[in-house]
Amino acid sequence: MQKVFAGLICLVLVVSMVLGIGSSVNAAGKYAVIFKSAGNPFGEKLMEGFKDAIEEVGGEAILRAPAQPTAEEQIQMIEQLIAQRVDAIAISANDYDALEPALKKAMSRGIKVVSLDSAVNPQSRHVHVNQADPELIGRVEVQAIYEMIGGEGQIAILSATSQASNQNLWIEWMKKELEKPKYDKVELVKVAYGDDLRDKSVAETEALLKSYPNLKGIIAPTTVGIAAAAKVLTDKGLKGKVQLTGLGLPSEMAEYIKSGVCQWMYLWNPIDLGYLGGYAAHALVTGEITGEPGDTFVAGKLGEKEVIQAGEGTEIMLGAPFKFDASNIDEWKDVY
Ligand code: RAM
Repeated sequence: MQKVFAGLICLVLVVSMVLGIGSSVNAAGKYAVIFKSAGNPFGEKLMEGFKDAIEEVGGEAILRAPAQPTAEEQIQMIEQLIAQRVDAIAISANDYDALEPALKKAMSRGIKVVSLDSAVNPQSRHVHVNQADPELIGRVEVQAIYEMIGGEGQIAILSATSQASNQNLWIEWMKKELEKPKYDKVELVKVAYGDDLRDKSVAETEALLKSYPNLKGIIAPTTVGIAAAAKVLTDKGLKGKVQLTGLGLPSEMAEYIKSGVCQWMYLWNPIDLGYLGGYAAHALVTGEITGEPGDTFVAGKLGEKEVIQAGEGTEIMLGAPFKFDASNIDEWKDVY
């Protein structure tokens, strides 16, 4: 009897080894992050932070970004990751609703889903990792351009893609801010879309300047857009004539902040955003959180974080946006 029992244990061990069960490789699981598109330095930093977190918990990080910022390419990637049996997917979405069938399929297979940076709708995720309060981000950019243009004149917005849920939400808040009587002499003439592609963002900036020769200011709530617009304004000698603000990476914008083409701008730490996304995904996989309001977990060096209600879904907040100007840009330009 004892021999049979010992034999059974041996058999179980051999089968476990063959299947990889109980082996130390990927014991903490496979975690994928999908950014909006490849070649975006903000996305590279976000994925770097995600990888840092996953390596800290002993998991395997899979980093993906489609060539074009489309929902279709992200859906294909989600399907591939489902087939790879990953444990979690963190995604910066190219569309709020279009990923729903693919992400629901992932969740039905036990895969935990986190959106970060650019949200999917609440039905398509367990939780969203939000960079900062969207109302504050939208309002503060309008307040900045108002001050820069001296309170009157035409302004335009240069955004990412027309489907980007983060930019669209910020633009909604910009429009609400512009409804205040204070802005009666400020006219928003156009929202242009550079699709987070450098060349398209350059072309859209040039088109804005051509169509609106009296344009006084541009708000670009995208790191790709603001850097492209800064280059165009610099090349055309428009410093001081057309003002620029928005959300920019210090590494890409330091020269323009110093030259005065962009007097100040805002952002948060993209490495920390990805890192928080990684820890949130891990906490879902281990069952430490389910994505319900009131859930708490320790996000590595960022400390304890809480899941809160946000609209019809839940989210985890990174922090407040940070203002960059000539006085502090040098401290940050080598960080991100
Ligand atoms: C771009 C992307 C990203 C956004 C930043 C501010 O890099 O659109 O999603 O969060 O800008």
